[in-house]
Amino acid sequence: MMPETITHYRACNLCEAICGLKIEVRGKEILSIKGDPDDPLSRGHICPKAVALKDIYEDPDRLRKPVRRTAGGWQEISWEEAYAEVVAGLTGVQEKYGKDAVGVYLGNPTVHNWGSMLYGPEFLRLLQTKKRFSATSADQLPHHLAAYFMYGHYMAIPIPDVDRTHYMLILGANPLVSNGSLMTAPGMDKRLKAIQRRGGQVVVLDPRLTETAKMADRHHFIRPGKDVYFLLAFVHTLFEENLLDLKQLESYTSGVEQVAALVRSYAPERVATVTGVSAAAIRQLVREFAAAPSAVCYGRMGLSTQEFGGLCQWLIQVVNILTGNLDRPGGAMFALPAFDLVAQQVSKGKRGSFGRWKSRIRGIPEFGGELPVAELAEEMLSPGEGQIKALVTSAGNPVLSTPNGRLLDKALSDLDFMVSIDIYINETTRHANIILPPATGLETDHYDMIFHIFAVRNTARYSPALFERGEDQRYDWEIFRELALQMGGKPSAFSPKQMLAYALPFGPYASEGITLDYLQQHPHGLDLGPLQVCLPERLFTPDRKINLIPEVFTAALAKLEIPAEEPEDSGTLLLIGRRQLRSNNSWMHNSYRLVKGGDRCTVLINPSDAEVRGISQGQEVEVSSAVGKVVLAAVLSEEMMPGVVSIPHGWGHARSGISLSVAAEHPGVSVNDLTDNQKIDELSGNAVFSGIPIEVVRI
Ligand SMILES: Nc1nc2c(c(=O)[nH]1)N[C@H]1C(S)=C(S)[C@@H](COP(=O)(O)OP(=O)(O)OC[C@H]3O[C@@H](n4cnc5c(=O)[nH]c(N)nc54)[C@H](O)[C@@H]3O)O[C@H]1N2
Ligand SMILES: Nc1nc2c(c(=O)[nH]1)N[C@H]1C(S)=C(S)[C@@H](COP(=O)(O)OP(=O)(O)OC[C@H]3O[C@@H](n4cnc5c(=O)[nH]c(N)nc54)[C@H](O)[C@@H]3O)O[C@H]1N2
Ligand code: SF4
Ligand SMILES: [Mo]
Repeated sequence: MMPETITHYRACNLCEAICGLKIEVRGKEILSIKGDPDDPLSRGHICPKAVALKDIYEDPDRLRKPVRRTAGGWQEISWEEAYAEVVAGLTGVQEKYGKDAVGVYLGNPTVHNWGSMLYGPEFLRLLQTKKRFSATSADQLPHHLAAYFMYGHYMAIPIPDVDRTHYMLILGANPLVSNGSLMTAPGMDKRLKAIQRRGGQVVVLDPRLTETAKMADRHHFIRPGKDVYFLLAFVHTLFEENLLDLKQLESYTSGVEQVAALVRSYAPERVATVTGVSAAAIRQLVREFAAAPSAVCYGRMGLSTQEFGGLCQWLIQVVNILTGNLDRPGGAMFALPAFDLVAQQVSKGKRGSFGRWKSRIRGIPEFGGELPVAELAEEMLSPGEGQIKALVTSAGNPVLSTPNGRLLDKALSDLDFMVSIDIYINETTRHANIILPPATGLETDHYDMIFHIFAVRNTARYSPALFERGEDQRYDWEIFRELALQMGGKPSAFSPKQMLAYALPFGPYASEGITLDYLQQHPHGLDLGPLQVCLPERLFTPDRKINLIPEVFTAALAKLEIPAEEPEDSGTLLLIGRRQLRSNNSWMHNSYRLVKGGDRCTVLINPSDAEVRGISQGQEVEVSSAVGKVVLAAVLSEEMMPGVVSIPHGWGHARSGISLSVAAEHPGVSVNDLTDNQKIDELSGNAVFSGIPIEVVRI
């Protein structure tokens, strides 16, 4: 008898948009994956990656049993053997060289996996190592730093209230392709169009005329890495033209006069050349922003991963505060999730940390117990006390995702021991001695512990697994739990689902009867309404005030100088990245439906820059930087600001020893063979991906 067709509703766990999906299944066969029109947050939105959940589920290259690397190739082993070898490998290195000889790297899917979020920490605690790294320092660390110092908790990041704003100023983000980040807002095209329909405006500053910029009311090119000067001029103009209006924030914000002094020398006229944005344009933006009924300045990845990313994220907060747009409908607001992780942590005295210790090589302060990933390779390669000799990676592919990935690639091959918790043998995990593969995607249940904190509307949704995990498979949380047990720890005996059931009755919507049972009765998700005004109650700073001028930022600002104009004929171009709708960082290129079609790993270059180099459309070029070179096809496009070129990240699958049969046929090259691990934002330790000097020559 044919099994019946069942419809499942669940949240997509691939990116921050957490779209509601409607999935039809017959037995083990996935018949269709569509957007769920009844999801209160995504309202039917979906992107091409969601359908690839089927490909990941079915992928014959995906590991389902632990494997051990041997001289003769990879060998499947039992979980018992694998755990025993991992614990022996890690403790062996720690006994010989000390606790800090074991490093840890946690990648991006960790935050999309509540099991890892709940069970990873106990394992990390037991390792007792100060050598912890994650994708955070290749991404949003500056946001956390600003949140920690200004609002008192590193996760207290205000989110653009896109659904009510009248003016959205976007710097260094391309939500039409990324589907939004630190702004869970599925269907941004509709949301941006709605701003325009209610008479508002969307303005984008980006070195590329992006998909988002194309639908904006206005776009300005800005020179890569120079946003800090634009933002300083913005704040300067607010003071100079008397456009300040803190409104309700006045009574609990300190440092306003000091800000005036800090920005005094940054008139728009002084920064126009360095930023590439005219003084008139800057002044117009400031006036429009201040005059709008509500406005929000939003800067994301492209703003964080630059030389002064820390200062940029601080200044964005300053802009929103000085114009009275923080904690105001249509401005930048805080979400209130049903599983209120921030309040839970605060009740335990956990707000984040900064500077308790410093990195060994470059003396960068720890943040949240982590060191900058740009230093990971050197921590392995430099001999001496504290050298990393063994590594744990979980849900990360730093060989492709961190600056100067080639150096890391080399460092990994010299380790005494490495274990990876991952579903693939890829550019990073190929160096592991043991890979522990978790059940993933549709085999897991899901509650988004993290991205409801950053959502533009309060909603909640619990999704059961579609498919039982195989008897031989383990969830990420089971792997962390077993490792912790074998290392003598006492991990919780409850499953993530049991923890959620326990937490909800103590959460902010308990009085409205939101329990796990109630969530399960609402498979499309629950609408908990628009973002709410919540300050000063939800300020977690010790004095319950917003500090506009934390010392880390003012000290870094004091060292800032406006650089001299660059010589026109130096021949150097500046490199930036490019996210692509059918990629998800490095790890979804093994889905044929996502990689088919033409080669997407190309360098975009302005026709004028191509012409002087004799480069024609589609021609192969060599791109070189201080750390490496790659060869790829050039695409000439007026989308690029003159002097700037763009290469997407996450490609570079032509390395030996990986087991990704589809990706290997569509390899591309890794842009992080060009980015420089020596270049970091000194204030935050964040990696720098924007504004890397490079040369492009025709071959
Ligand atoms: N399809 C898809 N979606 C994704 C991802 C993916 O890989 N693919 N990754 C997910 C992840 S992990 C994240 S963090 C988010 C990121 O989400 P976004 O921050 O929206 O990411 P990007 O699309 O990289 O946008 C960065 C923008 O900054 C611009 N830029 C580069 N340098 C500068 C600069 O110096 N100044 C200014 N003003 N702009 C600059 C780039 O041209 C680009 O348009 O996306 C998530 N969503
Ligand atoms: N040049 C440049 N570099 C960048 C960026 C850029 O824009 N430009 N973006 C940066 C950003 S924003 C980020 S977030 C980082 C991402 O950096 P990483 O997190 O290091 O890289 P990913 O490609 O996301 O790798 C995810 C890994 O998780 C595995 N995985 C997938 N699902 C699961 C699961 O359920 N469990 C486990 N255990 N593993 C799983 C995949 O197989 C893959 O190995 O890259 C950064 N690097
Ligand atoms: S936008 Fe993100 S969450 Fe939505 S379907 Fe695509 S990958 Fe999934
Ligand atoms: Mo990211």
